[in-house]
Amino acid sequence: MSLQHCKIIDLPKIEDPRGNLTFIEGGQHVPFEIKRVYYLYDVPGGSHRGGHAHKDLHQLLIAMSGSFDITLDDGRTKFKYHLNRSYYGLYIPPMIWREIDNFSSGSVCMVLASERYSEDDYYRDYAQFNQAVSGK
Ligand code: T46
Repeated sequence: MSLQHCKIIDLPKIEDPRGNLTFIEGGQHVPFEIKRVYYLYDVPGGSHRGGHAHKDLHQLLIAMSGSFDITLDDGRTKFKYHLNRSYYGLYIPPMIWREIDNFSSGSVCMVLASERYSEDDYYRDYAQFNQAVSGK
């Protein structure tokens, strides 16, 4: 997969004076079957998360509150996204290295994922990831 396969998905937003509402329906708004949901919260200022790639996992990352930066890297090119709206999701296919930082105070990152947790699905060593994507 390359960075061209990563994209911002514009989620439905029902605007209401009582507060806005966004919904996500399986098979409708996300290009994979959702098998797991997790979220990062109480992130101390200056924290760095990520620093790995997934072999088979598809994900959608959403800034439910606050903001953070996600730098994606397919082994050739890097691109930084700034997520700060709860109606935008960043779709990340397999084999994309990511670094997440610049968390604002009180930010929450929710992740919809295509598989249950498996440590075997991770590349946590950049050299191994780079070797795999470059076919060496
Ligand atoms: C990504 C960002 C946003 C579990 O036991 N179950 C789980 O579902 C997950 C995601 C993690 N864990 C354990 C595994 C590690 O011992 O929690 C620990 C931290 O996990 P990880 O290194 O994956 O955490 P992050 O925040 O660096 O990365 C995670 C996702 O893996 C990653 O793909 O984009 O959240």
